[in-house]
Amino acid sequence: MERYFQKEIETASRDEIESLQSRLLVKQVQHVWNDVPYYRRKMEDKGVTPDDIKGIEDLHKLPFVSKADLRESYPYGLLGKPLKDCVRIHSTSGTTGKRVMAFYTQHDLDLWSDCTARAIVAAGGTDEDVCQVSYGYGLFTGGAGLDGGSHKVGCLTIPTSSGNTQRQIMFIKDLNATILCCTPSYAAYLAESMKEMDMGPDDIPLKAGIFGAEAWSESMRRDIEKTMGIKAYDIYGLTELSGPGVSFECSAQTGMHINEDHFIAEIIDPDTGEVLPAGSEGELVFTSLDKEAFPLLRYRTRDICTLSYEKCSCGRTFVKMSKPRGRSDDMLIIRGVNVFPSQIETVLLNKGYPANYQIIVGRENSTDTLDVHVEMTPEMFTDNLGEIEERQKALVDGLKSMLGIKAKVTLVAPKSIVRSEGKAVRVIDNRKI
Ligand code: DLL
Repeated sequence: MERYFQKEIETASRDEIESLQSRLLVKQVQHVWNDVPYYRRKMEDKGVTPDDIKGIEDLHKLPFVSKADLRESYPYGLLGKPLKDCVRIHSTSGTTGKRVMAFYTQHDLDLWSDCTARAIVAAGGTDEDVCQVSYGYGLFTGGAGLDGGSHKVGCLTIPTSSGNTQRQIMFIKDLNATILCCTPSYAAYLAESMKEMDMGPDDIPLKAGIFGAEAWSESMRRDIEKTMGIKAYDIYGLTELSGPGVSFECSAQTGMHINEDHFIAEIIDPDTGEVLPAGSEGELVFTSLDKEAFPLLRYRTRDICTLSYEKCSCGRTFVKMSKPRGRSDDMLIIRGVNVFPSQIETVLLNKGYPANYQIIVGRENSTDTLDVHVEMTPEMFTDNLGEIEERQKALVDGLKSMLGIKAKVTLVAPKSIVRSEGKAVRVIDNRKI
């Protein structure tokens, strides 16, 4: 039988959800108008006042907020509460420019924990479970986010944070961890290390994994599920909107339910800003309905996905988002063709390669080059050059039919590509240097 953390709202009717959203939106707009001068100016520039916003049907009248706004107002410009009422800061892992700083009141932390608790319960978690949180703790939201939810559910929480792979596996085994939370690339690394230690699914008590923070493919899911003997659930979120738990997967594993009592989702055309009808692929935009300290309205995530309002077998009524296939700014344009790293990953995994690869983009004589370094599994590893060439050619053909352009493929020895304990860095674009 399906279990829920907050059944009433998780299974509410569309009418109930929308009337709650309308009520909260009106209140939130008033909050930013009164308390965030930066917002008031943006609304005035667009000629909108709180009187124009009567419910979710008026959402489109509000201005978008983008990463550029966050940079411009860094660090305190979008604060909705006095600093003395804030109790926590988290920050994005961005490597360029100023980091995004997100602020939380105690109320914000509490609602955030509800969101991740829903994800843990959807993955089968109860107060009988032992939940190992191997996302990084610190400024990154992964560790603190899942930790909060795990406590709310009443799981025995092991806050290992990321790193020290052998110790992670020892804790799973010795402390009977039943739920593992980490990035999918770290889960794959743990699975690989288990194999090296001659451990199979029956040697560990895990039953579920809650993996997110980066794009991962269905074939990677199947690999991790098989090696660890678990069911692997996706979880999505971003620092700007609190962190993990904006949406989460249920037993159906066909998209992530967005916590619509806290966030309104829209899909827009990234070029024109036009709101697209349900089912269209486009950029995901979120409005946070009840965050106090860092209230973002119509925030452009740059994540590309679709929304589905179809009935879900789990009984939850919240809209589902598809796995984002990467951020619009992750998209590479190579010889004029749009290439998502996730497309390359799909080809590799479908042909039996592990998710250990690196994409190197360069430019020679004004033409873009695409090099893909792919690790062989120990079983594939050979010094027979003919065999290696044949394998490389099969990958070049597979990539050509997926992407429409030719890539150079180099097979490399097992374990030669550096492993990630957090989000994997898969692309090196030398054109920008
Ligand atoms: O990655 C929050 C998080 C932590 C989510 C732990 C899930 C688990 P940021 O570092 O701010 O926050 O990065 C947010 O990561 O806009 C997406 O592009 C990407 N992302 C997050 N979850 C997923 C996912 C955290 N499940 C950015 N699938 C987002 C694909 C994801 N991409």
